[in-house]
Amino acid sequence: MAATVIALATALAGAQEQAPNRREFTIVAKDHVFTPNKLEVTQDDLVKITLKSEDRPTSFAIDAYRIVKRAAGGLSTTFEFRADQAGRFTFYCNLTTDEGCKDMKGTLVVKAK
Ligand SMILES: [Cu+2]
Repeated sequence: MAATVIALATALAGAQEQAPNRREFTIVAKDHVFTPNKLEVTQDDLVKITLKSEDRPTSFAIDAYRIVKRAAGGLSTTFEFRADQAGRFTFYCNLTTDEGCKDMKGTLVVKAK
């Protein structure tokens, strides 16, 4: 009986450690600039991003995470992903409709656990 209680307590502690840390960001896209343009999270965080366009259509892409999300002009889109890969990743607008998109970049920093 005592052994069962200890095993259960250990299992619960383990489950608690694994509960994902949730992080939320709102990124505003305006005049071909992302604000903020740097996001810092810890590996395995559950990251929720609201991409908000304040003028033209925009997108948020991170190649290593296979993320490509679009927001129509003046609207926003919300999505989530688990930051399971540590490192520095460029996020960018992958639209080709106008030249300014090429300069729309930011950095996602995922600190290793
Ligand atoms: Cu763009």
